[in-house]
Amino acid sequence: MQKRVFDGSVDYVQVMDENGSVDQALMPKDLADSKIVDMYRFMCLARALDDKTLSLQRQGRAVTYAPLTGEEATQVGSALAMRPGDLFVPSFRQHGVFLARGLPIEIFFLYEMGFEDGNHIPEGVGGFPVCIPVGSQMPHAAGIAFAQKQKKTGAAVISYVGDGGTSEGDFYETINFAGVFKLPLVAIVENNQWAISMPRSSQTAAITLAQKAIAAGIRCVQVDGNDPIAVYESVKEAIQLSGDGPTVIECVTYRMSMHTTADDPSKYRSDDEVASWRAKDPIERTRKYLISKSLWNDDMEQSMRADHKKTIDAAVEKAEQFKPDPKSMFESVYSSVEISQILKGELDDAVESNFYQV
Ligand SMILES: Cc1ncc(C[n+]2csc(CCOP(=O)(O)OP(=O)(O)O)c2C)c(N)n1
Ligand SMILES: [Mg+2]
Repeated sequence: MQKRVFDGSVDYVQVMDENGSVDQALMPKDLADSKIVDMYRFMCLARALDDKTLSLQRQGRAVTYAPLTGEEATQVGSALAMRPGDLFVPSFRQHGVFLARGLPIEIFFLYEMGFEDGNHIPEGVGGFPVCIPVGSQMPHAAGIAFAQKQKKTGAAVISYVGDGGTSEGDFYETINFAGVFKLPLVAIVENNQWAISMPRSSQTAAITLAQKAIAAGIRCVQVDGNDPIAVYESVKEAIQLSGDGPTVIECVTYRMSMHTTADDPSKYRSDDEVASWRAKDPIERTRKYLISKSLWNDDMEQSMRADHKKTIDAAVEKAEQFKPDPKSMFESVYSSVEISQILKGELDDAVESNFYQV
């Protein structure tokens, strides 16, 4: 006997195309105009923050930085879909998610200026600290989602991983565990086409990254990650379904800038490729849509830009006046255990040498 025991497929969703035209059949009826304006404002704020941080880094006023330009729709669209009690687990590029979830901007700058205090995320934001080892945030997210289920909090956990991160064992173990235990996890794959200099085409032979979920027996969808409406709706739906189990959402987007400030992308990718993605810019298409609906105009644009500049400059000033306490580096290493003698010695040295004043 021979019979087919499994068939799989992955849907792709785009609501707003690169010209700002929407597919009326897919346009959600209950999506308020004001929500799309909010998406636009947060995406512009995220890009303005990116520009400012790059400039600070080049002046020696910020540490190594991973820019998000190009990925605003994936980050803001998903953040605005979260409910107040939901939690998110970032990797290292999700500054737009933090912003849209209300992280005070001076805290973002504290992190970018190298202070541990920038990793202390206020309760209401619902975010976990930046995670640099690629993919390692995913098992954390699975554990956090498992805890939500055990404690019956009703919260969903939204995690972020890059295209490169989906090749890590941590990713597979997470989605496998999430599938078995039907965890309230929404695993967003922020596919920005590059893992430093490794292109998506060399990352895996799989046609989509979303389809990895199929092997784990869980829902998946691929969306246009430069379309904030498609991202928002897909994440909202996955959150609504999270009580029944996890979803993997692959957001197809593009890293328009460098991997980090330590990288020169002109060494490994062509200007033509970047230009082809610039034409799909999430901010441009959303502005076109809003203008076509008379929800936006030049005056609003100018006043928003001035507001953003004021807000960001004020946050930089506040962060640069911050007087750190060297003890803060040691305070969050353990939750309940006494710190080790070695760390205790380092702490004493830091306090004695007035570490931050050097
Ligand atoms: C375990 C581990 N291996 C390697 C690195 C070095 N590294 C930092 S980012 C990165 C690429 C990540 O690519 P991707 O997952 O696509 O995320 P993106 O940077 O594109 O957002 C690598 C290899 C690391 N931080 N951790
Ligand atoms: Mg990537």
